[in-house]
Amino acid sequence: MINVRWGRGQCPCVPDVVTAMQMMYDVNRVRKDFPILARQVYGKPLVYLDNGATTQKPRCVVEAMVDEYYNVNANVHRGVHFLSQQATDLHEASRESVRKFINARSVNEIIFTRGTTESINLLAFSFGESMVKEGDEIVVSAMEHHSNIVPWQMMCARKGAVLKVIPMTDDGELQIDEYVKLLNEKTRLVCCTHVSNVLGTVNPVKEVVRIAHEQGVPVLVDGAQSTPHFAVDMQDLDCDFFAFSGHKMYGPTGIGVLYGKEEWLDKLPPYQGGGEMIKNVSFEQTTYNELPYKFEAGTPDYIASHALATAIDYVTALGMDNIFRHEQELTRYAMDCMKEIEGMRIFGPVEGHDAVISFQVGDIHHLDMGTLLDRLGIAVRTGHHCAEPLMRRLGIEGTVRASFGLYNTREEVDVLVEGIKRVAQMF
Ligand code: C6P
Repeated sequence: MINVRWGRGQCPCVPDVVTAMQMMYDVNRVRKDFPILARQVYGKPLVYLDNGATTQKPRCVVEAMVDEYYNVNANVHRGVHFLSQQATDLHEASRESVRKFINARSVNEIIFTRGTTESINLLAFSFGESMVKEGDEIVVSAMEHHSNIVPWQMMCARKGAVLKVIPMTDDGELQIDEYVKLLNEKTRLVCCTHVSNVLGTVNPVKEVVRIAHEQGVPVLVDGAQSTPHFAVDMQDLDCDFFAFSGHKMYGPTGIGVLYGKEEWLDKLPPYQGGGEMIKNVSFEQTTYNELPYKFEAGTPDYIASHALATAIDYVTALGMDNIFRHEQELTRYAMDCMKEIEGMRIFGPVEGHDAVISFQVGDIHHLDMGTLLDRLGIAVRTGHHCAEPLMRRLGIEGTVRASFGLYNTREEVDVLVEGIKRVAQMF
């Protein structure tokens, strides 16, 4: 038994990394924590540049899951027996880890979900049921992922509400002056991504929140693509809701978080009914549990919450600022190299690009480019990236996307650049 005896913030696989990392970010040392990075594909060393879709897992995250299954496994909040209490302690300690990681005020504001998509669906249902009526308006941005569009469309269809869109410039930046004009007495909620999964745009969400709050309108921030790359602070952003996924930040699949200010969550009705979310049930009436359990019907994925907390320990030990600096340096290097390739078109802002580069080369189809890069061992994503309205706005069908993580290197960028050149020569 290993991890289960450690308190949060004392992940056993990181102490030796901490001291080294605080002095200098040693990416080659970091890579050793990720066994999959040593793989070969088609006889070539794997160059994994699809981190926007999901990140690889450090050994300590996988071991945390195995350890808990082997040594602790029991349902949480339900048993008086030793194992159940221990599993409950780990699960609730994980909630505290998440609270600290995003600097929320209280653990009551941390709701475990299956991921960003479920977090947004939860909010769309609960907020829609209680706060939205016919003719009301929900504002989303032009660069949202489908997960931050479709749940709102479904809710608007149910309630007779209307979806409004904040436009963006050709460079992929939100038009804040147009956003201001969209807000009126019918606006119920603004939903905006922190970082675009296609363009790498880092949106000025603090300003988006401030402007909405001046009109008394709450804001949901989609943090799926920001939490893996830089520190986020709920009290500083002052957003009312924030959603993110564990698997995009070196944690396991199947776990995510909806943060909500307590005063909002208190007002909203539950999303699903079942065990855990109730206080008392009779055939006549049910009373609901307090926060955060009111929104967590059924057995939670307590193994995944513990592993997410281990991932949080891991990135915290490396230092979110170190990760940010490393990825920024890598992205700038990649942009500089890629710009030199003939026929290269990079989408998104020139400055303030997060660790995502979407591109096309000449008229080479993105699928051809992605397939041929794959043969060279380079994993990138191709297509519309679950952002079809954004593709339409750009007048394209899809892009090739390279997205970086904390373990990527300059050498891997060189392999990508050489790979793109090789593919381009073939056409
Ligand atoms: N984007 C990508 O390759 P889930 O699937 O629930 O963990 O995350 C959904 C989601 C929501 N918002 C943004 C900004 C996202 O980028 C994603 C996931 C992946 O870009 C898979 S489509």
